[in-house]
Amino acid sequence: MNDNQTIAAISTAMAPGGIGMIRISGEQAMELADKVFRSISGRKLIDFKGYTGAYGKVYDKDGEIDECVAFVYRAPHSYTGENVVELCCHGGVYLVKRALRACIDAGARPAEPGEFTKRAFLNGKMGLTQAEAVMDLISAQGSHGAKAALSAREGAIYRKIHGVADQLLGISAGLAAWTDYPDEDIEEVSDENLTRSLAEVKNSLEKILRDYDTGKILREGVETVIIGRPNVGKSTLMNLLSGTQKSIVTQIPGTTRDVVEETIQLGEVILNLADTAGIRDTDDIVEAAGVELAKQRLDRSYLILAVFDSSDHLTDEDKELIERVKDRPVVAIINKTDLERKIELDYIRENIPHIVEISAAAGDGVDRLSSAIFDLLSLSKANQDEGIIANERQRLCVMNCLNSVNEAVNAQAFGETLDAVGVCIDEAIDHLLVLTGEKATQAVVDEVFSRFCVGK
Ligand SMILES: Nc1nc2c(ncn2[C@@H]2O[C@H](COP(=O)(O)OP(=O)(O)O)[C@@H](O)[C@H]2O)c(=O)[nH]1
Ligand SMILES: [Mg+2]
Repeated sequence: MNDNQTIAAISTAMAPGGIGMIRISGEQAMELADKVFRSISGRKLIDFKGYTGAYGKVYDKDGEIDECVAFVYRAPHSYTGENVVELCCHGGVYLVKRALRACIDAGARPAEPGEFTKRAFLNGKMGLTQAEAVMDLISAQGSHGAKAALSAREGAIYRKIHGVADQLLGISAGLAAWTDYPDEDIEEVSDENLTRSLAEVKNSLEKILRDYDTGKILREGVETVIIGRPNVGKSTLMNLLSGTQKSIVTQIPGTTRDVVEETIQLGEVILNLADTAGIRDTDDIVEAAGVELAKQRLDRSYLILAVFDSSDHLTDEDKELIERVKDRPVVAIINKTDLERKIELDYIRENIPHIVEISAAAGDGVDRLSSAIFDLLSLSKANQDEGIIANERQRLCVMNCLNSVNEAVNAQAFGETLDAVGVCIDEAIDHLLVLTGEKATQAVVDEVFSRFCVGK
């Protein structure tokens, strides 16, 4: 895939739209584009300066395809670092496909997923974490994800990881100097200093891992289940939060039998919500299957919204539910506050610290629920601005680094030579350089870009 061929792909979405863009990249980009594009003035793109464009038409062997504006970028001042031409037609799926076909007939190779960005990486236009951030920017679903991806795009992860790598390099250099030139007047590496430096690095790595977990919740949403006995208002709450009539609401207990799912944005948090059948003993086999699904969903969700009916006394089923969930991240939702209260609130409060009173039917209390969830997830405390690692690949590199640092700590504790400690530290550094792409193998690079979409 790392040939020098000129590649082309449709870079806009494959759906009708105002503009459809075909990107061509490679040494022959202008020559190739000149075979399919004719400007109104008759000037050839090969004669254009970088950052200029022209209006004209695209053609194939059957004739005129569409009107088109062509932009020329000259190496190295382009996204990929190569010569690039962007042909912007009308965004009709048929039109752009046909225009792409014309480019391929003219000699371009269809670009593979992420190949433009891969070339940008290989040409030194961006580091690996910045390339990954391009993909995250495209798929960002909310402000947190977009903000994190943008700062990663601007190199925040690279700088953060390099900060730690530099700390490790400092330790490694000190050890090397001491072991390589024992006779010279070099400051001794004291046990104390080494222990302290390694502990500092460990702290940094552990914080990076913690911030990642928080960031992941903000970016991808948190798996959330709505649970409670029948008729407390779970489906009404689901519908209120999702803004649609997704779940059937009736006064007949046991209406919801399947798990109904919806992704919603609540305040600053994305919830991957599941409304379930109420958990209760039942003779109805369909409802029983729903209850089973509800229990499974309860087990694999992270956040639990346990709903109770404020207008009724706590039942044994309610108390069983409280027992089941009280040690997990849970918000107790006291619903139907528009009715007279009968529920034993103190009993719930003793077991579940986060309680929110709402009236799902009246649409009251969503803001309070939103901030209770934000608090419960401890999201407000995290600093989500700078240098949060972005994916499982990067997390694994940090984990590997942490393991090597722990080995170094153990080696020192067991009185092994400074050489042996140094080897562990050098390994730790390598893991971070794989993360940033400076020591990434071909396999790692291929893996990163295979997850991209075509045209990016
Ligand atoms: N008064 C009042 N009734 C509600 C409220 N929320 C839900 N209900 C009613 O309670 C009944 C059961 O609601 P539903 O959402 O189907 O409960 P589920 O079985 O837990 O999903 C329906 O008749 C709803 O209209 C509320 O906040 N106030
Ligand atoms: Mg229901």
